[in-house]
Amino acid sequence: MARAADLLAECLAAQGFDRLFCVPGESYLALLDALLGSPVETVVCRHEGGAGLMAVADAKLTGRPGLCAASRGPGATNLSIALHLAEQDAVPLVALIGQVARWERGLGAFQEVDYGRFFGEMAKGVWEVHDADRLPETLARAVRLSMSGTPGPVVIALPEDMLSDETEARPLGPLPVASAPPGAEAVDRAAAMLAAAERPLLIAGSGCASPEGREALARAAEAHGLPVALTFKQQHIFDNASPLYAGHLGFKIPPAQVEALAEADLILAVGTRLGDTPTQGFTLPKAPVPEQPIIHVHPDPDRIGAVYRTELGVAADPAAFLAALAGRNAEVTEGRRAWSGRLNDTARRIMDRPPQARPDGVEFGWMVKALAERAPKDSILTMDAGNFSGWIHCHWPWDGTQQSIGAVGGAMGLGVPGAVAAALREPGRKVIGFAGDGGVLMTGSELATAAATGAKPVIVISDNGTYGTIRLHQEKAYPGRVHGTALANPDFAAWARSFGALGITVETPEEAGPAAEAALAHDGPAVIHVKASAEAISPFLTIEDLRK
Ligand SMILES: Cc1ncc(C[n+]2csc(CCOP(=O)(O)OP(=O)(O)O)c2C)c(N)n1
Repeated sequence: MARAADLLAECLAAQGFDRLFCVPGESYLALLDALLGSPVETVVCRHEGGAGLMAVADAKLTGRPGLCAASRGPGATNLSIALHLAEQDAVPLVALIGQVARWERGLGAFQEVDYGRFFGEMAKGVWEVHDADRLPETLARAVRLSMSGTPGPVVIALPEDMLSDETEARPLGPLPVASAPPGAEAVDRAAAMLAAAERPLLIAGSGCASPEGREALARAAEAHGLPVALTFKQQHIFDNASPLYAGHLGFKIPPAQVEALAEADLILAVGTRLGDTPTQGFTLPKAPVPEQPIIHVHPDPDRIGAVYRTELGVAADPAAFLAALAGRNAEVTEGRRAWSGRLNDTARRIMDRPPQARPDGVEFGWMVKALAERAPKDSILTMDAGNFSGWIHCHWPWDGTQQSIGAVGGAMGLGVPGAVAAALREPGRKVIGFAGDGGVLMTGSELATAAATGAKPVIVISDNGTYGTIRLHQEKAYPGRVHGTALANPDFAAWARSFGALGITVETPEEAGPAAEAALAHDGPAVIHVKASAEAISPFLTIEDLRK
């Protein structure tokens, strides 16, 4: 006989988990106790949002489910940002959440939440374990479900009294996750459609981000002469210096680029759900009936044709499909080269935004360039949500090998926790976490987690004194009517030092290089506080431009 909590700790290890991000709670004390001395390391965080976002970042980095735990009620609701992001970003995540005792369920007990209702919209599964004997099977199913089809979050609620039950059940290992190889006929048909097209466009998403996926993407593009556009935050999965690079389908890309891409006479979408962001609000391609035929390759058949009329749907592993496609003979014509060259010229022109001298602070591009010139090639980048990331998209030399962790779903707060999680996972590599002055104070207290665990990220803060992204939208919609977007900030370098980190302030473009060098050389967490220009509200627009 074993205590249920001990069995659960053994099950976590049997499923291959080695790290749990959490904030403790009295509702799962027995599990905390069981994790003492377990091979599953407990990383104690300062906010459940931070813990959950660390688990999401860890999953993005490893390709395996992230693991987090939170207490019932307020712990669970704080954690919800990570569940939402995992759903939006198709990231496998297992969340263990405390629950009131079984006999109290439905009585409106202290911190009671019906998780099925609360998380029902975002989680792939929400299971409450009332019988300790079913813990091994429930966890195994949760891990499998988190990874199958479209990956996503799964919640396991743990009634407090159940965790102290005795059980004879034994741990279960991982359940296989089905992955369909592409049928030869489907690959042949896709190859034939590509050969017949004059202006085909390959849109590649996060489903191609694995090492095999990237390799197969590069080979398939090369073999068929296909221009490659990358979905939001997937800029790192294909060499941006390749003549086949056709751009990054971020938020509202310039009209000239939309027009150029829209000339495609065939779209091959691989490893993407073709959501609202890369498709520019379902206009590129146009929903529900696109102007060009679509070949859609995705592991989850339910996603294919869900929004778009799809000429050829292939429910298969994206990397396997691309590898098979790369093996089909194809002739790359002059016309095809001219087409990809045109898209490549447009993409390059748009991203060519050398930073300028600004009267009100440092254009953030100076800092990004200084880091890009000095950081080791295998550095891992994490990005909060905000306009500052535009300069990273423009200036980082993405060559298809780097790892970048950003929130496709746009959640602010990933920058610092993501960097801490990545630094823990890859202690031998430099991890650079970028955040704005808005996002950094949402979850920046996880610097304390870096200090506690020995993680050594470099955090770079763009302090422009405003929720810049919203200010940009505000200036577009209501020029000059600035309200609710200004920020009063602390001295972030002093703030960093209070956590035991190195704190450096950058007030001029000239200071960016030495700051980058010092932060990258520092053997511990470091924070670069950039007093950034708000006038340069993005790499593409100034406030003055917007008001005109
Ligand atoms: C959790 C969360 N809250 C609010 C938003 C809406 N939002 C998107 S960007 C942004 C402002 C970001 O400001 P900052 O971090 O300073 O970066 P900047 O845009 O100035 O570079 C806000 C409030 C969001 N995406 N996520």
